[in-house]
Amino acid sequence: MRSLTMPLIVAALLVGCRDDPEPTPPDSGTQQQQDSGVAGDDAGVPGDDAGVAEDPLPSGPPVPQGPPNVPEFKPAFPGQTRVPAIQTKTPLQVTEIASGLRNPWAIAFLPDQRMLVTEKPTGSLYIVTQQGAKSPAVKGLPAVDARDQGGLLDVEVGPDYATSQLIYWTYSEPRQGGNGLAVARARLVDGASPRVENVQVIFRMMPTLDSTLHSGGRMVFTPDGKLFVTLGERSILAGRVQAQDVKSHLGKVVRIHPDGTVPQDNPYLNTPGAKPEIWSIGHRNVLSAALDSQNRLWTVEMGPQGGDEVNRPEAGKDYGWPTIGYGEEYSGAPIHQSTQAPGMEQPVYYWDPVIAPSGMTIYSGALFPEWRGNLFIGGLAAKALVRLMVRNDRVVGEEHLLKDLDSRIRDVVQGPEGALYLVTDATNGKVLKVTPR
Ligand SMILES: [Ca+2]
Repeated sequence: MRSLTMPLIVAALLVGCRDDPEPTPPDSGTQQQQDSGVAGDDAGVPGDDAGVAEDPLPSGPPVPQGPPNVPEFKPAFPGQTRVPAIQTKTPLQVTEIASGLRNPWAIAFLPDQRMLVTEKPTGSLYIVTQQGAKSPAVKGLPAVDARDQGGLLDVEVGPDYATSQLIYWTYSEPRQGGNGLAVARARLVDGASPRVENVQVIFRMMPTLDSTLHSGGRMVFTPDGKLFVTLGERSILAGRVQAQDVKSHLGKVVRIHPDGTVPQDNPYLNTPGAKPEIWSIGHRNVLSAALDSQNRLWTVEMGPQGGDEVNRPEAGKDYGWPTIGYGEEYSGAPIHQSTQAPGMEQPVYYWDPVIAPSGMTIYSGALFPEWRGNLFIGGLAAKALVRLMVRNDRVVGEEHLLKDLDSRIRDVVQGPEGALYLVTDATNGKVLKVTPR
Protein backbone atom coordinates (compact mmCIF):
# COMPACT_ATOMS: atom_id res chain seq x y z
CA MET A 1 0.00 0.00 0.00
CA ARG A 2 1.52 3.25 -1.06
CA SER A 3 0.67 6.77 -0.05
CA LEU A 4 0.91 9.71 -2.29
CA THR A 5 0.32 12.91 -0.55
CA MET A 6 -0.88 15.67 -2.63
CA PRO A 7 -1.36 19.25 -1.79
CA LEU A 8 -4.62 20.20 -3.06
CA ILE A 9 -3.34 22.93 -5.12
CA VAL A 10 -3.09 20.57 -7.91
CA ALA A 11 -6.61 21.02 -8.62
CA ALA A 12 -5.98 24.48 -9.73
CA LEU A 13 -3.44 24.08 -12.38
CA LEU A 14 -5.30 21.91 -14.65
CA VAL A 15 -5.32 21.52 -18.20
CA GLY A 16 -8.37 22.16 -20.11
CA CYS A 17 -10.19 18.98 -20.76
CA ARG A 18 -10.96 18.54 -24.38
CA ASP A 19 -13.40 16.03 -25.51
CA ASP A 20 -11.02 13.22 -26.10
CA PRO A 21 -13.02 10.09 -26.02
CA GLU A 22 -9.98 7.87 -25.52
CA PRO A 23 -9.90 4.20 -26.25
CA THR A 24 -13.23 2.92 -27.24
CA PRO A 25 -15.74 4.43 -29.55
CA PRO A 26 -17.50 7.66 -29.06
CA ASP A 27 -17.75 7.69 -25.37
CA SER A 28 -15.75 5.09 -23.72
CA GLY A 29 -18.22 3.55 -21.40
CA THR A 30 -18.19 4.91 -18.05
CA GLN A 31 -19.67 4.09 -14.97
CA GLN A 32 -21.06 5.42 -12.03
CA GLN A 33 -21.04 4.97 -8.49
CA GLN A 34 -22.90 3.50 -5.87
CA ASP A 35 -24.18 4.90 -2.80
CA SER A 36 -24.88 1.47 -1.67
CA GLY A 37 -26.87 1.82 1.42
CA VAL A 38 -25.47 5.07 2.68
CA ALA A 39 -27.56 6.97 0.29
CA GLY A 40 -30.21 7.96 2.71
CA ASP A 41 -28.07 9.63 5.28
CA ASP A 42 -28.97 12.98 6.49
CA ALA A 43 -26.07 14.47 4.75
CA GLY A 44 -26.55 17.74 3.05
CA VAL A 45 -29.01 17.49 0.32
CA PRO A 46 -27.58 18.86 -2.77
CA GLY A 47 -29.27 22.04 -2.24
CA ASP A 48 -28.79 22.60 1.38
CA ASP A 49 -25.13 21.98 1.74
CA ALA A 50 -24.94 21.27 5.39
CA GLY A 51 -21.31 22.14 6.00
CA VAL A 52 -21.15 25.48 4.32
CA ALA A 53 -24.73 26.61 4.39
CA GLU A 54 -24.02 30.23 5.11
CA ASP A 55 -21.07 30.75 2.82
CA PRO A 56 -21.59 33.18 -0.03
CA LEU A 57 -21.99 31.62 -3.45
CA PRO A 58 -18.74 31.04 -5.32
CA SER A 59 -17.77 33.63 -7.89
CA GLY A 60 -15.03 34.01 -10.48
CA PRO A 61 -13.94 32.17 -13.60
CA PRO A 62 -14.89 28.56 -14.38
CA VAL A 63 -12.55 25.56 -14.33
CA PRO A 64 -10.06 26.05 -17.18
CA GLN A 65 -11.28 24.18 -20.24
CA GLY A 66 -11.23 24.36 -23.99
CA PRO A 67 -13.62 26.38 -26.12
CA PRO A 68 -17.13 24.96 -26.51
CA ASN A 69 -17.79 22.60 -29.39
CA VAL A 70 -21.17 24.17 -30.00
CA PRO A 71 -20.85 27.86 -29.12
CA GLU A 72 -24.14 28.70 -30.81
CA PHE A 73 -26.05 26.84 -28.09
CA LYS A 74 -26.56 29.03 -25.04
CA PRO A 75 -27.58 27.88 -21.56
CA ALA A 76 -31.27 28.03 -20.68
CA PHE A 77 -30.53 29.70 -17.35
CA PRO A 78 -27.51 31.20 -15.57
CA GLY A 79 -25.41 28.50 -13.92
CA GLN A 80 -26.38 25.70 -16.31
CA THR A 81 -22.76 25.37 -17.48
CA ARG A 82 -19.31 26.76 -16.61
CA VAL A 83 -20.06 27.87 -13.07
CA PRO A 84 -17.25 29.39 -10.99
CA ALA A 85 -14.30 27.18 -10.10
CA ILE A 86 -14.05 26.24 -6.42
CA GLN A 87 -11.22 24.77 -4.39
CA THR A 88 -11.36 22.21 -1.58
CA LYS A 89 -9.70 23.58 1.55
CA THR A 90 -8.91 20.25 3.23
CA PRO A 91 -5.54 18.85 2.10
CA LEU A 92 -6.06 15.45 0.47
CA GLN A 93 -4.22 12.21 0.72
CA VAL A 94 -4.57 9.54 -1.93
CA THR A 95 -3.72 6.00 -0.87
CA GLU A 96 -3.37 3.17 -3.34
CA ILE A 97 -5.33 0.21 -2.03
CA ALA A 98 -4.89 -2.18 -4.96
CA SER A 99 -3.60 -2.29 -8.51
CA GLY A 100 -3.43 -4.80 -11.32
CA LEU A 101 -7.13 -4.71 -12.08
CA ARG A 102 -8.04 -4.86 -15.74
CA ASN A 103 -10.25 -1.85 -16.56
CA PRO A 104 -12.28 -2.00 -13.35
CA TRP A 105 -15.76 -0.48 -13.67
CA ALA A 106 -17.38 -0.45 -10.24
CA ILE A 107 -16.87 -0.85 -6.50
CA ALA A 108 -19.38 -1.77 -3.80
CA PHE A 109 -18.80 -2.28 -0.10
CA LEU A 110 -19.56 -5.45 1.79
CA PRO A 111 -20.57 -4.93 5.44
CA ASP A 112 -17.04 -5.74 6.66
CA GLN A 113 -15.49 -3.00 4.48
CA ARG A 114 -14.10 -5.35 1.87
CA MET A 115 -15.01 -4.29 -1.64
CA LEU A 116 -16.56 -6.00 -4.61
CA VAL A 117 -14.76 -4.79 -7.73
CA THR A 118 -15.80 -5.58 -11.30
CA GLU A 119 -13.51 -5.83 -14.31
CA LYS A 120 -15.37 -4.80 -17.45
CA PRO A 121 -13.54 -6.67 -20.23
CA THR A 122 -12.83 -9.91 -18.38
CA GLY A 123 -16.29 -10.21 -16.86
CA SER A 124 -14.61 -10.97 -13.54
CA LEU A 125 -15.71 -9.96 -10.07
CA TYR A 126 -13.22 -9.80 -7.19
CA ILE A 127 -13.33 -9.23 -3.47
CA VAL A 128 -10.64 -6.76 -2.40
CA THR A 129 -9.64 -6.12 1.21
CA GLN A 130 -8.68 -2.77 2.72
CA GLN A 131 -5.09 -4.08 2.69
CA GLY A 132 -5.28 -4.64 -1.06
CA ALA A 133 -5.53 -8.44 -1.12
CA LYS A 134 -7.58 -9.64 -4.08
CA SER A 135 -9.61 -12.85 -4.00
CA PRO A 136 -9.71 -15.31 -6.88
CA ALA A 137 -12.36 -14.29 -9.40
CA VAL A 138 -15.83 -15.06 -8.05
CA LYS A 139 -17.08 -18.16 -9.87
CA GLY A 140 -20.52 -18.58 -11.38
CA LEU A 141 -21.17 -15.27 -13.15
CA PRO A 142 -22.70 -15.62 -16.61
CA ALA A 143 -20.74 -14.76 -19.75
CA VAL A 144 -20.62 -11.17 -20.95
CA ASP A 145 -20.33 -9.53 -24.36
CA ALA A 146 -17.17 -7.55 -23.64
CA ARG A 147 -16.73 -5.78 -26.94
CA ASP A 148 -16.17 -2.02 -26.79
CA GLN A 149 -18.28 -0.54 -23.99
CA GLY A 150 -19.84 -3.86 -23.03
CA GLY A 151 -18.77 -6.32 -20.34
CA LEU A 152 -19.29 -6.67 -16.62
CA LEU A 153 -20.39 -3.26 -15.40
CA ASP A 154 -21.91 -2.19 -12.08
CA VAL A 155 -22.16 -4.16 -8.84
CA GLU A 156 -24.24 -3.51 -5.74
CA VAL A 157 -24.62 -5.23 -2.41
CA GLY A 158 -28.28 -5.95 -1.73
CA PRO A 159 -29.93 -3.94 1.04
CA ASP A 160 -30.73 -7.17 2.89
CA TYR A 161 -27.28 -8.68 2.32
CA ALA A 162 -26.77 -9.48 5.99
CA THR A 163 -29.52 -12.06 5.82
CA SER A 164 -29.69 -12.91 2.09
CA GLN A 165 -26.06 -12.51 0.88
CA LEU A 166 -27.58 -11.21 -2.36
CA ILE A 167 -25.44 -9.16 -4.68
CA TYR A 168 -26.56 -7.50 -7.92
CA TRP A 169 -24.67 -6.73 -11.09
CA THR A 170 -25.23 -5.36 -14.59
CA TYR A 171 -23.63 -6.68 -17.75
CA SER A 172 -23.91 -6.86 -21.50
CA GLU A 173 -25.75 -10.09 -22.08
CA PRO A 174 -24.88 -11.93 -25.30
CA ARG A 175 -28.11 -12.75 -27.12
CA GLN A 176 -29.37 -14.08 -30.40
CA GLY A 177 -29.21 -11.08 -32.72
CA GLY A 178 -26.91 -8.98 -30.58
CA ASN A 179 -26.89 -8.17 -26.90
CA GLY A 180 -28.57 -6.10 -24.26
CA LEU A 181 -28.03 -4.90 -20.74
CA ALA A 182 -29.15 -7.34 -18.08
CA VAL A 183 -29.35 -7.14 -14.30
CA ALA A 184 -28.63 -10.30 -12.35
CA ARG A 185 -28.58 -11.15 -8.69
CA ALA A 186 -27.23 -14.13 -6.82
CA ARG A 187 -26.17 -15.30 -3.40
CA LEU A 188 -22.49 -14.66 -2.73
CA VAL A 189 -20.79 -17.62 -1.14
CA ASP A 190 -17.80 -16.03 0.53
CA GLY A 191 -14.53 -17.74 1.42
CA ALA A 192 -11.19 -18.69 -0.09
CA SER A 193 -12.82 -19.60 -3.43
CA PRO A 194 -15.80 -17.30 -3.63
CA ARG A 195 -18.70 -18.10 -5.94
CA VAL A 196 -22.26 -17.06 -6.63
CA GLU A 197 -25.16 -19.43 -6.57
CA ASN A 198 -28.78 -19.26 -7.64
CA VAL A 199 -28.15 -16.64 -10.33
CA GLN A 200 -31.36 -14.92 -11.42
CA VAL A 201 -31.64 -12.42 -14.25
CA ILE A 202 -34.13 -9.90 -12.88
CA PHE A 203 -34.21 -7.44 -15.78
CA ARG A 204 -33.42 -7.46 -19.48
CA MET A 205 -33.22 -4.28 -21.53
CA MET A 206 -35.29 -4.81 -24.67
CA PRO A 207 -35.18 -4.86 -27.60
CA THR A 208 -31.98 -6.74 -28.31
CA LEU A 209 -29.80 -4.85 -30.76
CA ASP A 210 -26.52 -5.52 -32.45
CA SER A 211 -24.50 -2.71 -30.90
CA THR A 212 -21.52 -2.67 -28.58
CA LEU A 213 -22.19 0.84 -27.28
CA HIS A 214 -24.40 2.85 -24.91
CA SER A 215 -25.88 0.32 -22.53
CA GLY A 216 -25.98 2.52 -19.44
CA GLY A 217 -25.78 0.09 -16.56
CA ARG A 218 -25.69 2.01 -13.30
CA MET A 219 -27.82 0.81 -10.37
CA VAL A 220 -28.95 2.48 -7.18
CA PHE A 221 -31.12 1.06 -4.42
CA THR A 222 -33.62 3.31 -2.70
CA PRO A 223 -34.39 3.07 1.01
CA ASP A 224 -37.98 2.09 0.18
CA GLY A 225 -36.78 -1.10 -1.45
CA LYS A 226 -36.70 -0.19 -5.13
CA LEU A 227 -33.88 -0.41 -7.62
CA PHE A 228 -33.13 2.22 -10.27
CA VAL A 229 -31.25 1.00 -13.34
CA THR A 230 -29.93 3.43 -15.95
CA LEU A 231 -29.94 2.50 -19.61
CA GLY A 232 -28.54 3.79 -22.88
CA GLU A 233 -29.84 4.00 -26.43
CA ARG A 234 -27.14 1.85 -28.08
CA SER A 235 -25.71 4.73 -30.15
CA ILE A 236 -26.79 3.32 -33.51
CA LEU A 237 -29.65 5.16 -35.17
CA ALA A 238 -32.06 2.24 -34.75
CA GLY A 239 -31.61 2.61 -31.01
CA ARG A 240 -31.31 6.37 -30.73
CA VAL A 241 -34.78 6.95 -32.10
CA GLN A 242 -36.22 4.68 -29.38
CA ALA A 243 -35.15 7.00 -26.55
CA GLN A 244 -38.53 8.73 -26.94
CA ASP A 245 -40.51 5.49 -27.40
CA VAL A 246 -42.10 4.11 -24.25
CA LYS A 247 -42.50 0.70 -25.90
CA SER A 248 -38.69 0.33 -25.68
CA HIS A 249 -36.28 0.33 -22.75
CA LEU A 250 -33.57 2.06 -24.74
CA GLY A 251 -32.57 5.50 -23.50
CA LYS A 252 -34.53 5.20 -20.24
CA VAL A 253 -34.14 5.05 -16.51
CA VAL A 254 -36.15 2.13 -15.12
CA ARG A 255 -37.33 1.32 -11.62
CA ILE A 256 -37.99 -2.22 -10.41
CA HIS A 257 -38.25 -4.21 -7.23
CA PRO A 258 -35.12 -6.20 -6.33
CA ASP A 259 -36.80 -9.36 -7.64
CA GLY A 260 -37.48 -7.68 -11.00
CA THR A 261 -41.19 -7.08 -10.51
CA VAL A 262 -42.69 -3.69 -11.28
CA PRO A 263 -43.63 -1.17 -8.57
CA GLN A 264 -47.32 -0.38 -8.83
CA ASP A 265 -46.72 3.37 -8.82
CA ASN A 266 -44.42 3.43 -11.86
CA PRO A 267 -45.47 6.22 -14.24
CA TYR A 268 -46.18 4.30 -17.48
CA LEU A 269 -48.05 1.41 -15.94
CA ASN A 270 -51.31 2.45 -17.55
CA THR A 271 -49.92 3.56 -20.90
CA PRO A 272 -50.89 0.97 -23.54
CA GLY A 273 -47.86 -0.87 -24.89
CA ALA A 274 -45.40 0.91 -22.64
CA LYS A 275 -42.64 -0.94 -20.84
CA PRO A 276 -43.89 -0.89 -17.24
CA GLU A 277 -40.41 -0.61 -15.72
CA ILE A 278 -39.83 2.87 -17.20
CA TRP A 279 -39.24 5.76 -14.78
CA SER A 280 -38.05 8.50 -17.17
CA ILE A 281 -37.38 8.80 -20.90
CA GLY A 282 -35.27 10.74 -23.39
CA HIS A 283 -31.79 9.81 -22.18
CA ARG A 284 -28.69 9.09 -24.23
CA ASN A 285 -26.36 6.97 -22.11
CA VAL A 286 -26.80 7.32 -18.37
CA LEU A 287 -23.65 6.21 -16.60
CA SER A 288 -23.98 7.82 -13.19
CA ALA A 289 -26.72 7.53 -10.61
CA ALA A 290 -26.90 8.47 -6.94
CA LEU A 291 -29.46 9.50 -4.36
CA ASP A 292 -29.33 12.75 -2.44
CA SER A 293 -30.17 13.11 1.24
CA GLN A 294 -33.86 13.41 0.32
CA ASN A 295 -33.52 10.13 -1.58
CA ARG A 296 -34.04 11.82 -4.91
CA LEU A 297 -32.33 10.35 -7.94
CA TRP A 298 -29.59 12.31 -9.71
CA THR A 299 -27.94 11.07 -12.89
CA VAL A 300 -25.21 12.07 -15.29
CA GLU A 301 -25.40 11.01 -18.90
CA MET A 302 -22.68 10.77 -21.47
CA GLY A 303 -23.66 13.27 -24.10
CA PRO A 304 -22.48 13.57 -27.67
CA GLN A 305 -19.62 15.98 -28.42
CA GLY A 306 -20.26 18.90 -26.10
CA GLY A 307 -23.36 17.59 -24.36
CA ASP A 308 -22.73 15.74 -21.06
CA GLU A 309 -25.66 16.40 -18.70
CA VAL A 310 -26.58 16.27 -15.03
CA ASN A 311 -30.28 15.51 -14.57
CA ARG A 312 -32.59 14.85 -11.65
CA PRO A 313 -34.97 12.39 -13.27
CA GLU A 314 -38.54 12.45 -12.01
CA ALA A 315 -41.26 9.92 -12.70
CA GLY A 316 -42.74 10.12 -16.18
CA LYS A 317 -40.65 13.05 -17.39
CA ASP A 318 -38.85 13.39 -20.72
CA TYR A 319 -35.20 14.47 -20.69
CA GLY A 320 -35.17 15.33 -24.35
CA TRP A 321 -32.74 13.07 -26.18
CA PRO A 322 -32.41 13.03 -29.15
CA THR A 323 -34.76 15.94 -29.79
CA ILE A 324 -33.00 18.55 -27.70
CA GLY A 325 -29.54 18.86 -26.19
CA TYR A 326 -26.40 20.99 -26.12
CA GLY A 327 -23.99 18.88 -28.16
CA GLU A 328 -23.34 17.73 -31.72
CA GLU A 329 -22.26 14.55 -33.51
CA TYR A 330 -18.60 13.54 -33.14
CA SER A 331 -18.29 14.51 -36.79
CA GLY A 332 -19.40 18.03 -35.93
CA ALA A 333 -22.73 17.58 -37.70
CA PRO A 334 -25.78 18.95 -35.86
CA ILE A 335 -28.10 16.67 -33.91
CA HIS A 336 -30.58 19.12 -32.46
CA GLN A 337 -32.51 22.01 -33.95
CA SER A 338 -32.86 23.49 -30.53
CA THR A 339 -31.82 23.16 -26.92
CA GLN A 340 -35.34 23.51 -25.58
CA ALA A 341 -38.78 22.12 -26.35
CA PRO A 342 -42.17 22.12 -24.62
CA GLY A 343 -42.69 19.04 -22.45
CA MET A 344 -38.98 18.31 -22.28
CA GLU A 345 -36.83 18.86 -19.20
CA GLN A 346 -33.68 20.93 -19.09
CA PRO A 347 -30.53 19.42 -17.62
CA VAL A 348 -29.55 20.79 -14.23
CA TYR A 349 -26.06 21.26 -15.67
CA TYR A 350 -24.11 20.46 -18.82
CA TRP A 351 -20.50 20.37 -20.03
CA ASP A 352 -19.21 21.56 -23.39
CA PRO A 353 -16.52 20.37 -23.90
CA VAL A 354 -17.42 17.18 -22.14
CA ILE A 355 -15.87 15.47 -19.12
CA ALA A 356 -17.01 11.97 -20.23
CA PRO A 357 -18.75 11.15 -16.96
CA SER A 358 -18.54 7.93 -15.07
CA GLY A 359 -19.50 6.83 -11.54
CA MET A 360 -21.02 9.31 -9.11
CA THR A 361 -21.58 9.69 -5.41
CA ILE A 362 -23.26 12.43 -3.43
CA TYR A 363 -21.11 12.99 -0.38
CA SER A 364 -22.66 12.51 3.03
CA GLY A 365 -19.68 11.54 5.18
CA ALA A 366 -17.99 13.04 8.21
CA LEU A 367 -14.40 13.18 6.95
CA PHE A 368 -14.99 16.15 4.67
CA PRO A 369 -17.63 18.46 6.14
CA GLU A 370 -17.05 20.96 3.33
CA TRP A 371 -18.07 18.30 0.79
CA ARG A 372 -21.42 17.35 2.22
CA GLY A 373 -24.16 17.39 -0.38
CA ASN A 374 -21.68 17.80 -3.23
CA LEU A 375 -21.73 15.59 -6.32
CA PHE A 376 -18.53 13.68 -7.14
CA ILE A 377 -18.32 12.34 -10.68
CA GLY A 378 -15.56 10.29 -12.26
CA GLY A 379 -14.20 11.99 -15.37
CA LEU A 380 -12.78 9.81 -18.14
CA ALA A 381 -11.85 12.41 -20.75
CA ALA A 382 -11.40 14.98 -17.98
CA LYS A 383 -9.03 12.63 -16.09
CA ALA A 384 -10.30 14.16 -12.90
CA LEU A 385 -12.64 13.66 -10.02
CA VAL A 386 -15.24 16.28 -10.79
CA ARG A 387 -16.85 17.97 -7.79
CA LEU A 388 -20.06 19.97 -8.13
CA MET A 389 -21.35 22.14 -5.32
CA VAL A 390 -25.14 22.34 -5.41
CA ARG A 391 -27.55 24.82 -3.82
CA ASN A 392 -31.28 24.68 -4.25
CA ASP A 393 -30.90 22.06 -6.99
CA ARG A 394 -28.59 24.26 -9.05
CA VAL A 395 -24.87 23.80 -9.55
CA VAL A 396 -22.98 26.76 -8.07
CA GLY A 397 -19.35 25.62 -8.10
CA GLU A 398 -17.15 23.11 -9.94
CA GLU A 399 -13.74 21.65 -9.13
CA HIS A 400 -11.59 19.12 -10.99
CA LEU A 401 -9.69 17.17 -8.33
CA LEU A 402 -6.77 14.73 -8.67
CA LYS A 403 -5.70 15.97 -12.08
CA ASP A 404 -2.10 15.11 -11.21
CA LEU A 405 -2.99 11.41 -11.19
CA ASP A 406 -3.53 11.74 -14.95
CA SER A 407 -6.02 8.88 -14.73
CA ARG A 408 -9.42 8.14 -16.18
CA ILE A 409 -11.69 7.78 -13.16
CA ARG A 410 -14.33 5.13 -13.67
CA ASP A 411 -16.13 4.93 -10.37
CA VAL A 412 -16.36 6.88 -7.14
CA VAL A 413 -18.01 5.52 -4.04
CA GLN A 414 -18.20 6.78 -0.49
CA GLY A 415 -16.76 4.23 1.90
CA PRO A 416 -18.33 3.39 5.24
CA GLU A 417 -15.87 5.67 7.08
CA GLY A 418 -16.54 8.64 4.79
CA ALA A 419 -13.49 8.33 2.53
CA LEU A 420 -13.97 8.37 -1.23
CA TYR A 421 -12.89 5.25 -3.10
CA LEU A 422 -12.08 5.41 -6.78
CA VAL A 423 -11.23 2.97 -9.52
CA THR A 424 -9.14 4.05 -12.46
CA ASP A 425 -9.82 2.87 -15.99
CA ALA A 426 -6.60 1.32 -17.27
CA THR A 427 -5.21 -2.10 -18.09
CA ASN A 428 -3.43 -1.73 -14.75
CA GLY A 429 -6.43 -0.24 -13.00
CA LYS A 430 -6.25 0.81 -9.37
CA VAL A 431 -8.43 1.16 -6.32
CA LEU A 432 -7.59 4.46 -4.60
CA LYS A 433 -8.79 5.94 -1.34
CA VAL A 434 -9.09 9.69 -0.74
CA THR A 435 -8.93 10.94 2.85
CA PRO A 436 -7.92 14.17 4.58
CA ARG A 437 -4.15 14.40 4.88
CA1 LIG B 1 -31.33 15.93 -22.00
